[in-house]
Amino acid sequence: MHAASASFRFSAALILGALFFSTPVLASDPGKTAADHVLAKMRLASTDKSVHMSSMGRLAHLVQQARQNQPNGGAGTSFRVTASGSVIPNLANGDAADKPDLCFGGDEDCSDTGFSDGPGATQSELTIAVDKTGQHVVIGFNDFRGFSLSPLSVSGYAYSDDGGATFTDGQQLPTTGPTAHGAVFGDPDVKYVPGGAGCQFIYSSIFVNSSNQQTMSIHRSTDCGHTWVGPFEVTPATNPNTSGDAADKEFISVDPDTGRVGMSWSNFTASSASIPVGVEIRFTYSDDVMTATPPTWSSGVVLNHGSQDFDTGSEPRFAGNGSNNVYVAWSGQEQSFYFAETKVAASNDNGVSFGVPVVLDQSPLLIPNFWIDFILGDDRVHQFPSIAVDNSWGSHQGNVYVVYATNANFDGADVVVHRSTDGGATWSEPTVLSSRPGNDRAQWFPTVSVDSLTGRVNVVFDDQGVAVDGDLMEMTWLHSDDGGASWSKPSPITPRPFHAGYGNDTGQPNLGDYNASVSQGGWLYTVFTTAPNHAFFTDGEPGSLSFPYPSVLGNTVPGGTAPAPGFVKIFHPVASLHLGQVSFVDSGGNGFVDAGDVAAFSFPITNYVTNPATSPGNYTGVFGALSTSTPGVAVLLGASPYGAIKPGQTQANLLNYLVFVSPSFVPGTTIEFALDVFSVQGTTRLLYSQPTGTPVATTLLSENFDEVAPGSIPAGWATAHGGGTNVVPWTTNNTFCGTTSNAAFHQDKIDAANPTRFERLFSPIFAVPANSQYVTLDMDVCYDTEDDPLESILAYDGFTVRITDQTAGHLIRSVFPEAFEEAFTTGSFNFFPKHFPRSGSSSYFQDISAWSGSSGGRHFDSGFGGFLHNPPVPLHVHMKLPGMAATNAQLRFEYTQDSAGTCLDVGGGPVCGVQVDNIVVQSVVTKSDELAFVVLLRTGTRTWTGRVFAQAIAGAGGIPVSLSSNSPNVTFNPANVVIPAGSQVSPSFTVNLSSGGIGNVFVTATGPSNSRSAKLP
Ligand SMILES: [Ca+2]
Ligand SMILES: [Ca+2]
Ligand SMILES: [Ca+2]
Repeated sequence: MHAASASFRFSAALILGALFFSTPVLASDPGKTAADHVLAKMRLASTDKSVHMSSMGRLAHLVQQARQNQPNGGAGTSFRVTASGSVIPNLANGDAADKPDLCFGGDEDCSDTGFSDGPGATQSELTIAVDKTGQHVVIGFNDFRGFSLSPLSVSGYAYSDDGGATFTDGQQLPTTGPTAHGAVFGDPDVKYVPGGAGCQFIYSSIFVNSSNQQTMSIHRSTDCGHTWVGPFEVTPATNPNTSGDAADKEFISVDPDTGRVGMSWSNFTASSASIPVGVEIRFTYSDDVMTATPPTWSSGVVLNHGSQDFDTGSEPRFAGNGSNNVYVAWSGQEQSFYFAETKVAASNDNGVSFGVPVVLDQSPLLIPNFWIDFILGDDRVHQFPSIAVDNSWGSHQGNVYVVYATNANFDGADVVVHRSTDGGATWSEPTVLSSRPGNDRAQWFPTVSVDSLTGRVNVVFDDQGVAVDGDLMEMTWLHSDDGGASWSKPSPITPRPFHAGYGNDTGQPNLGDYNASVSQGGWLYTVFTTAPNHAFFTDGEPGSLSFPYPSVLGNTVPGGTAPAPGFVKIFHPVASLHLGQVSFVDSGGNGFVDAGDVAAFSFPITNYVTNPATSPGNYTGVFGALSTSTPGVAVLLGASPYGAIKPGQTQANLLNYLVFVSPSFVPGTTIEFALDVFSVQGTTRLLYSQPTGTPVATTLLSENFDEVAPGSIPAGWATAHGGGTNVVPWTTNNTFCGTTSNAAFHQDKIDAANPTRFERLFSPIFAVPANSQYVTLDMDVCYDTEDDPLESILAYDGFTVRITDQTAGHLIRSVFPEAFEEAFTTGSFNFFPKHFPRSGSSSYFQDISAWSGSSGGRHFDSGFGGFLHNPPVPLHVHMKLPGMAATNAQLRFEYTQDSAGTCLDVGGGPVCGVQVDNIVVQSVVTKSDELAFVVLLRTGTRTWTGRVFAQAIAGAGGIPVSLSSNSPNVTFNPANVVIPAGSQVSPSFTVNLSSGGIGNVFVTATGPSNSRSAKLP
């Protein structure tokens, strides 16, 4: 093992050793270790099988259950179901509470924990296929706009006829075909099928048929994906054992030799099956998918007989090139340990039968496949593999590659690759493909593909290594040109880092559950879910409960054609360089970039790849060139060399970049910079957004809870019960977390047989002025609640705040700050610290990022075999929230906890709970009013006339300037001046010096933002 991995190997050994050999230390529960505690929780939660389904499979399951429970068989367009699938009662068609939505839980805006539809909504679970010319590209995705259709179709598609330069939004696949009618539920896969007129594609989806059975369907297109025929039910996926089986998460593959189409999927079994009440991995194939109506399928085989794991996420690949090999890879989650397994079954009769699956990561010599941690800003996670076969004519023909995410290095996740050179009989050890394994946070949702011309192996994945905390991420690509023996540096394919949490508001999946790629003709074609650089509170309003992102198509217009921000076609990687912490010094000196400022900028650059498996190296001859596209901003000095940058190092520009902002620049406008970086080893373009203007804040809401006695809440505030059997409202308390002043508080306590709950605290509604440029939220939080003692992000109990749009004419919706925040810090770190898991309980606020764990941090305890809490301390929270002008809004603090465990189980206490205090909401407008200089002219023996110049053209009301001197003998007439609006110069004033020498007498002009002095001449 290489040196860089020493520290994570050490921590891995600690945790793994503790898992198996620990001795108990917890006073609250003698005999219990971290692993005991969490495994007991898992057993409690494992009764709902849908918890283990894919996002769309679970949704299909819920709707199928809801329909089954409806007397009319679900003929209406509307469902309100609990998270376990039963219909919320008293909700007939036409009922006031009936909404054209699928909602879990009972909130009035129906977006708390469920799905919502609308014209703008997320696009996720990406798939892609490319025709042999490379010009016709088809993208499939979950398309939540389709929830409003009847029957619903959430299998969306887009097509390109220009090699991916632009895509046309085709909207959703049809739900009524020549042979089958039903709801089409996404979880898409799309493939090019050779033959026919040359532009054939197929598209697979989860399908709930007209008999309300959860199965699979195929659509087909013979016009390059412009129009589709289907659904055609994949009959071997329909109740292969007994009624009540549920098909989930399929992928498909096309044999390039024969045109045979294979499908593998997860069959959640009802009872009598090879794996009763478990998950079968099944495979079926069709030889007439383009020609027969309906296509016919083989009866199907089970690949994982007798498996004791939760097996899911299977993907098939035909070997091609005359081979009769087919491979299916999938992920298994061990139920009794903290480990996953990646399994591959091989067929050498083109899919008729399969051998016993091989476990790739089973050798005791290998890094154990520790469960992936949850990821800030992302919804659920998994360890589904992606598989590819080299069917080029190159020297590595026949190689099989499997990639997946594993938390073996305990930094959230790393992507690893295994290779087989003997038809899947044996596999290499994993090669870690992350830039700094063990120290680069999470890499996940990988896709692998092999170029059919060159044999290049391409791997693309989501990557949060771009920042040390928070939800910033980018898409990372790396490749191998020698059959997986060595790998390129990981490098970004997104133009800039983006926020995983942007638009993530109503439910999963937002970024997941997978991405896809095609490699051919030397090019990598890949699709993923992404988010815009700027997000705003009202995006999607007034017509939708959802934000129009994250997405692949960007701002979608049905039938419209535009570039797709979630599609990349690339041949040559950019340099593996990130921006460091950008800083500046402004000439006005108030610390803000303003109209009239000359600002000296530093743009440090980091060479972030250190992993020896991914070709780390120095960047030399580094040179930066800064430019801007923002009107009114001039780069005066835009070129600087940098010192050589070694792996892991950051270098600052050797010369400052000087930027001049026009005196007429409108403060509050964002400056968009581009830094082009050149080096001997490659080039890149690093983008950066700089806010401007000096803030002026007006308080809209202020609450410190001191006006009420402990146990009461202030007038105008309200509590609401969101879910759970016993009601425990938010209250106030003046003892938690060492405080002596009253503060809002909710306990984390086992206070019922099942203490699962969701409780809310509402602020008064506040009106944001129409001229507001942004809103800030400041408060102090303190928390000591149950988190996972073995993972860093996963947690179970805690709280968040949402901001509810109460504006007349808008749909009421409560959005997480992560959906649109421009800045969000908790104490010294960005964002929330933790993330709650998916849950089968509608009383639990699942799958969100939150304040949880201990606000005082935690420490590793080898006896416990996990992390124990430090005492909690107050942390200051600051948020910058754009796009709230002219809205009426409300804060909603939301506490949730699951059915077992409190902070006492992870070393916290003696009282567990959450506290919030000193809440201040402000509206901010910005101004620019720094003074530039003072000019004095001598007009007599002891008299001068003076003027004050501003950097910016003064805004409304002018710039008031007070005049002073270091000499008591100086008088001014007038005593103060105002630089009038529209001008940069004050009226003149006179200076009289009554006595004394003029040698060291200064005149000082003090404006609202700075001071300028001049010596009497
Ligand atoms: Ca990592
Ligand atoms: Ca300034
Ligand atoms: Ca708990």
